[in-house]
Amino acid sequence: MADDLNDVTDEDEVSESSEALIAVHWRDEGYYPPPPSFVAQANASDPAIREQFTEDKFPDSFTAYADLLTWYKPWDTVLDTSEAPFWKWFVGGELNVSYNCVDRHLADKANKAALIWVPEPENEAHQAITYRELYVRVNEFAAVLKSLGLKAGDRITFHMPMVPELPVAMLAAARLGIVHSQVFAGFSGTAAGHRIADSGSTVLVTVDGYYRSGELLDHKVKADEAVEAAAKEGQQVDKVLVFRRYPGQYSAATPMVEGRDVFVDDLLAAHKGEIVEPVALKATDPLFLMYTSGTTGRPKGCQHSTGGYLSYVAGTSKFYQDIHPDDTYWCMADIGWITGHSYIVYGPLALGTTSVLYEGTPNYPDAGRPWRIAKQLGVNIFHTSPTAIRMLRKVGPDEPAKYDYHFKHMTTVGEPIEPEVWRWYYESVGKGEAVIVDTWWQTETGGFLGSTLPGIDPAKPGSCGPAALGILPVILDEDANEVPAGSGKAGNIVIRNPWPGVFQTIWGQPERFVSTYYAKYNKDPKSTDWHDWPYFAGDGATEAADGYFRILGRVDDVINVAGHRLGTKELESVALTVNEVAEAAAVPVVDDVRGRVVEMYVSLKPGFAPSAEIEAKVRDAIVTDIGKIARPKNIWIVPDMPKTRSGKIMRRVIAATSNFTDTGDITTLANPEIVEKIRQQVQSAKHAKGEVPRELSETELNEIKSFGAE
Ligand code: 6R9
Repeated sequence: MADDLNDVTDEDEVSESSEALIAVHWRDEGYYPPPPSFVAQANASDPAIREQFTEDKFPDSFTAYADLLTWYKPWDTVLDTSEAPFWKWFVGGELNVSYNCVDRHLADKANKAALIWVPEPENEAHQAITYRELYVRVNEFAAVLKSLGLKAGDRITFHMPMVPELPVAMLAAARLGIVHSQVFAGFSGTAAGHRIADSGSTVLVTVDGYYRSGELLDHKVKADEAVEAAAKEGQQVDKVLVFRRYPGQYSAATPMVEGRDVFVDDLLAAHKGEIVEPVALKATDPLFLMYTSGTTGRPKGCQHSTGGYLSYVAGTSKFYQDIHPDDTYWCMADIGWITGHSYIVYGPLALGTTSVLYEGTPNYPDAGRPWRIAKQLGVNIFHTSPTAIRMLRKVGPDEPAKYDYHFKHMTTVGEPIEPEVWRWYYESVGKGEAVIVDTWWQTETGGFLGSTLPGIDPAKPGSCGPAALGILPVILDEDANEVPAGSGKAGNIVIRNPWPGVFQTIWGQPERFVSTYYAKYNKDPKSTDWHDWPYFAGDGATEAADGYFRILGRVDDVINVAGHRLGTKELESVALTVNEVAEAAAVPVVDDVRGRVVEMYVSLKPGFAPSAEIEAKVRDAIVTDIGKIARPKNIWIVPDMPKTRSGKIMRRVIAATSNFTDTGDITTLANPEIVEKIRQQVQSAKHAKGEVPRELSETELNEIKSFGAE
């Protein structure tokens, strides 16, 4: 397979692509089967499990997931499609999420750690919170929420970092049926304010401060901004509940607002030992909102359900994360992201395992930190994103070998992973002993849609693998023609059927829910037959002959050079084959002849200095692997990429730099300071070369502005 790398050179291949298809030039990769020791202990090791989830058994097949939970009342109907595409799962059933994640484990796991919290400062001790202790804390905080008059169906916003009070608050809200909306702590106060207003929350829960890269940040200041921003949109916040990073001691500089702001540790004192009965909720009642930004306008509050969602994350945690109660599981994502909701809090705790929470940045104080944590806590399941993997590879490629830890299982999630990076993860982080699952899914989907079953399927670097159990994907072109497996062509990946984890609607915007995700391939808006409502994921993908899917990135991320649609991920993967390159991002530049041309941004591994040779290597690799059509106009070797706090490269920011347009809002970046550095570097070089483009049209401006937008 590797041998035909150099054969894929030129225009012949490229000319097979069209406006309706995305070109695919990627070579296929070899298989990595699971080690026998993993298979022997895996929750799913018999391929016959797939037969329980075939199309003819849908939707009843998913009761296997619902059966992992404890129900107050069983459901009457597995799937109600009467208001398609607003699917209702397990109708008639009643349960409580907090009960399922906490109370029911008291019988046999009361003194087992539910959460282990690792503060960022290395001189602060870990905090192990047993299921018993979690039960006490959740009940006390639920008592606080109840005392404020909050009840089932009300919304509450959390703007919380990675501290144990966040899962406690989520489970307390869930206990009462209060719909929580956790806003990523790295987001600005204003961003939190918009989400407060959109959800109609009257209570905001926050902390005074938390550690990030060695600094105790004042987080409370964002609460003041959030309340003000919400008020501008007509939403009044009555109470701001402030947890203290060090109880009894205030770590923020901003004053508390009399009558509005309260310290939670003060409030809790009045509710010591109080028990709040979990409320029996309908399976179809909402559990939480998770905001995700669309390309334009209001953020989308993805509404997730109680019964369907919890069933789906419990089932996928069991079979795909291979979680057993005795495991020590560490997902390094942030709870402010859907991954943290599904696979730090709800899935793992529903299964009664130990879930690790880390407050800080992975490379603080050095690139060995994650591996020290893994060793110290005996972590055996590890879960992170390609960006974190690339970063750790960049700053400490040899660090994992220095620590005696052993993973049985590792996950990559969030974006496509370049095979080069995958192999470092496998060999260096996993020491060649661990299986890897590359899980493809979205905020909207609640849980995994594509992944290998780790005890059954071999992994293939760069591919997420086959469809998850019970998921029926298909790749369609723009005209709804099926793109067959093994054709070497790509299109839009679509899920033909509903599944229990799928979001119920966009909070307050049901029309947008239908138009964004279901209208594209629906032929009859009145139909109540699920077959008529394929879910449009918005990702480009290709299916290999073996049924493995390879995700090429968002379909709005393609760069259309002279009518040829090039996937950004593909260009970036090629750049990553150059040894010196640590990270790469491809963006379009408006070009009067070819419409768009490609520009590449790359950052280098430590120890390498920018040089014309490296630029040439990247350019040659792209021309060789993809074709002349993809030859980058410029290759910019930059010190770092602008990234979101969840680690995704903000392509729209560098696209704006390359096109001399406004970079827009950069307040949600993890490293906003890099933007100006890159701008000066790139734009002064472009001025020198006489490459300043003409004024862009409205359409062009919009494309650049939303390029790669999350
Ligand atoms: C879970 C999460 C969703 C988008 C999704 C896709 C990309 C996620 C991926 C992946 C390739 C994977 N994505 N996982 N692409 N391989 N394993 O990331 O949710 O933040 O909503 O992002 O991320 O483009 O559509 P979210």
